[in-house]
Amino acid sequence: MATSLKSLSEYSENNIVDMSNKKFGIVVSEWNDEITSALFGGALETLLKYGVKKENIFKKEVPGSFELTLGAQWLAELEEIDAVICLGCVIQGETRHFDFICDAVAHGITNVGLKYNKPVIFGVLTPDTMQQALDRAGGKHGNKGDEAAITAVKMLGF
Ligand code: DLZ
Repeated sequence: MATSLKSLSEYSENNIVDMSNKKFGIVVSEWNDEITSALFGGALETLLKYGVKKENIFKKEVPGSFELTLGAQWLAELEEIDAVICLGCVIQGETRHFDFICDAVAHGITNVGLKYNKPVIFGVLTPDTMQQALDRAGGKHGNKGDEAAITAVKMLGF
């Protein structure tokens, strides 16, 4: 998807481009499922709030965050998909190869976005503890799944 010029008539009063025909892929890691399912719930709710149709949202589960990159590629390579959101949670204190996983996912997701010229959003929590993850998955620091969805919507609005 190359960026297209949008006239002001395509924006609503809230400065948001119409999302009703946009298609989103969401890749969700099964590791730390309690967290990633909350992130998914937040992302889904937010997309619906911005006018995305439920039938235009496609979920793909992968075993761990390391697999988010390939899951993102499977979705991004589909012509009809406009944006992909990757959701995962890697907890530093519990994962000896934390840095390897986080680096691989960050680079992998970046590369998929550049390869397919589509927004591929990094919605991966990288906290030190499970409590910090809970705080960011619907707890006192909000829900980073919401933020990932808003980022996708904003990127399609440019
Ligand atoms: C192996 C592993 C470990 C120890 N910890 C996590 C984690 O905290 N979060 C996560 O998403 N995935 C973890 N994984 C799984 C890896 O992402 C990956 O699925 C395996 O290394 C197999 O490629």
